[in-house]
Amino acid sequence: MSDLAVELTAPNGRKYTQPTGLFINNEWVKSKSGEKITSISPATEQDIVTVHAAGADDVDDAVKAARNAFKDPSWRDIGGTERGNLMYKLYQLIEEHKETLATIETWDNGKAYSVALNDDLTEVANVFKYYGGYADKIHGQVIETTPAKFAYTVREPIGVCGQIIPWNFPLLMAAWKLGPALACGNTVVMKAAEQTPLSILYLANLIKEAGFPPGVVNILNGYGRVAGAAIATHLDIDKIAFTGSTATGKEIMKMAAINMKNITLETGGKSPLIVFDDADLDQAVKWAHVGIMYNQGQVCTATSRVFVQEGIYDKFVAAFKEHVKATSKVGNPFEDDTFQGPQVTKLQYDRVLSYIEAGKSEGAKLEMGGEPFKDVGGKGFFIAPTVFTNVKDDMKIYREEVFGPFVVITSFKTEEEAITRANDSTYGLGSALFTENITKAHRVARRIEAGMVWINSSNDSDFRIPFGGVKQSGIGRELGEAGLEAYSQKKAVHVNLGTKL
Ligand code: TXE
Repeated sequence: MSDLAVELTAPNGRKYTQPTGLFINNEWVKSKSGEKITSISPATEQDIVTVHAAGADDVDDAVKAARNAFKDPSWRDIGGTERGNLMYKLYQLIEEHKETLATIETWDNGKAYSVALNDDLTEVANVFKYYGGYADKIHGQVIETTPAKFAYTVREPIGVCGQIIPWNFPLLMAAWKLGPALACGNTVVMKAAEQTPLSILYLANLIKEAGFPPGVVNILNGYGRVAGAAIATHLDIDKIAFTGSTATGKEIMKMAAINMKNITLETGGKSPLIVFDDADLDQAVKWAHVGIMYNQGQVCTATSRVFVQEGIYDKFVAAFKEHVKATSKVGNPFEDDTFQGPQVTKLQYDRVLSYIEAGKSEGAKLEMGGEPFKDVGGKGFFIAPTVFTNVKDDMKIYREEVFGPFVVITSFKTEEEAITRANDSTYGLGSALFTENITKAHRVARRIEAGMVWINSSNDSDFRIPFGGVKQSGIGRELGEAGLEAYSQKKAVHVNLGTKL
């Protein structure tokens, strides 16, 4: 065992080898500065392991490796079918190591193990399979012009891609970005979120085992302001893709302007969910619950503002509270029946608690929760599922992204009012609406300012469908065929068939 890996036993008894270095050029290396970050279990507040943190010099090494790989025939010239084979091999390895990856995810992030295994890991594996299937189906067009010209386009990779990902779905966010980047033939320098690097470091070994040439994928852990900023400002990175807060997204845009990087951003949200009085109330309640409480409420598309038409408002609030009580079991994330684990870090926990205080002091009505949840051994960053009503549209808890098990419910009178208030936000990521009236459903869907609208569900995203936001929720789309557009560029070739000067 090198000194860049340690044997660990997770709380569920699973033993595995945890890499602790920086993954550059298919090798594990130490950070040049010697800087390290300790990962903490948010469920127990105990240290898990200490891993290396990249500085600007390490980022530079990773970029050099990625640039060399981009130019190397072992990657540049292998063709789409072979790229697809490598991705399919990675899919198979992820399937083989699924339980270990899910265990690490739960330990480091705090999400329920059943969610990590059945939702996150299933999708992670499938995303590589899906984009692997696309790798030899990415092609240009022949464009008809005049008899004297033959014109066509080729789809080329963008080059070296910097990818900065968050902590709420560590492996899934890695897969969403790696899948299309690799299918299109790019090379990657990825920075994990400093709060949750462990599963992605484990994935790095599987990438090597699958047979990707050295330098095609480089994975670094490190702080945003150090390693993240070094990626965003690096002159030899051609594209940057980021998922995280809107504030950091804006900073990254500015930094990326230094060499006019191609950019994809997926940032914050305060997504509305509208329940019309002709909705299937039981279904609206259940989806509204999943829509905000899933993954501890740490979901960028969480439908965190619920609008209920006044005739069914009281019934909805009562049924929603009942449903949360019955199904939102907070507890040890490794227990089978746990729905909600801890918030990812003390910082996020404190942040959610500060919004709870803001809600109380702004005069909203606390319907349930509103405090830390202390029944899980007295430790961990657990918060009781929290519901506020009587919220006004100018309240902080109504306008700002909380990113916790925290929802505000308000009533409306007319369709027009619901649309106007739903759109009254700087964000425009997800949205949901419930009605049994098909005409109204599509009419309202058209008018919602959001990248995604769910009709009679919430947050049932699918990796085959484009994902992204409008307004300050981001730029560009991930997933589906749209994800390939974000990682390829068109070159136009003009062939003169006879025009003489
Ligand atoms: O996010 P950051 P934070 C929202 C959510 C949350 C808030 C703050 O509301 O409460 O953001 O979370 C890297 N240059 N979302 O502070 O800062 C950082 O290292 C380059 C929504 O954790 O956006 C990490 O890898 N990179 C969200 C990533 O950016 C920088 C998911 C995200 O961190 C950087 C997470 C810099 N200057 C939080 N500063 C979603 N859209 O899903 C930080 N980073």
